[in-house]
Amino acid sequence: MKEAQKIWMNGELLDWADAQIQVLSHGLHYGSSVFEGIRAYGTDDGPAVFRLDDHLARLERSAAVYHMPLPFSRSELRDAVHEVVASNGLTEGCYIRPIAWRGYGVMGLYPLDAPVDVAIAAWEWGAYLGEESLRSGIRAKISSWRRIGHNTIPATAKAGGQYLNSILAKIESHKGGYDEALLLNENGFVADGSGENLFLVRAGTLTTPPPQASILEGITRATVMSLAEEEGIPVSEREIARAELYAADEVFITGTAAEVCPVREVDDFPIDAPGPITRRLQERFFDAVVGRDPRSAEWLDYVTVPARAGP
Ligand code: PPE
Repeated sequence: MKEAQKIWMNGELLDWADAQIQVLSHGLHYGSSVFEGIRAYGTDDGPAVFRLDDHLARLERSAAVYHMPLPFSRSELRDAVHEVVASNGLTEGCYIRPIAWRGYGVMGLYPLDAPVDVAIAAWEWGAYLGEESLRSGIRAKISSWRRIGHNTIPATAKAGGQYLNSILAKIESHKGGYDEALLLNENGFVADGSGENLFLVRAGTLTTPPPQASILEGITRATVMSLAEEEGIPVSEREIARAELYAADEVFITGTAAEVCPVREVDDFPIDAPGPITRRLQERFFDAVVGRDPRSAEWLDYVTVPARAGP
């Protein structure tokens, strides 16, 4: 990660090196944090944040499930995101990480007396799975780790602690020589990649697991489903058995960090990548994020620098 210059923390814009926390912060000990991953892209009209309001709405939902009221409103957080992108001069685009965590004050598992702190950082982050991945696809392996179940940790909340599950799967896949892990849920159906949603194409239909399959309801996923419908591609949300991936015409994964990334192998079964539907959806997606698609106006939040009060 390349250090940018400024991080927004609890309402103030701090130098990168000054954005520090107390080691006894609750969030560090118990993973009691909620966060977002958002991308901004460079457009002809300056940097624009992709689906910012949808990401902030998900942050609020994640916080609510953990009884963690955010001390800033949606519009304050939106202004703060703009300020971080602008003040760091990230005109070519960046990855933005808002995070809210239980701060310093109490130890133990009843956290409601600890403060909730909020920070927003941004940095340049290229292709998540390597530049080549977007062109020729990745090699994925079904993980031996199951995805967290609905009655273990709410899978639809984006909380810090739940990523221990993804980290175990990711490390296992790397040690095995693969690029990414795909996790099955408690019922043995396909859920998510370690940090992505998954789609398969068979006989011209796009299929993806439903929310009740323990997925994170991805914003890129929603984007791709909506673009596919516009393209006249039938979209089906249903449980997927692992062997369906081996026989798929196309497989791809989606995420803010991973974008729309083809999969060229699952468990060593080769898959044509990128296939024609993947390519078409990639084109629409990458046009949309840089302001060159009819849907861009709806999804892009162009960065305007809000005035900062005081000296
Ligand atoms: N599933 C999981 C488990 C997940 O972490 C992500 C995002 C998604 C699906 C896709 O969601 P969305 O970004 O809204 O389309 N993973 C984030 C974290 C990546 C990281 O390494 O950190 C991301 O893509 O920002």
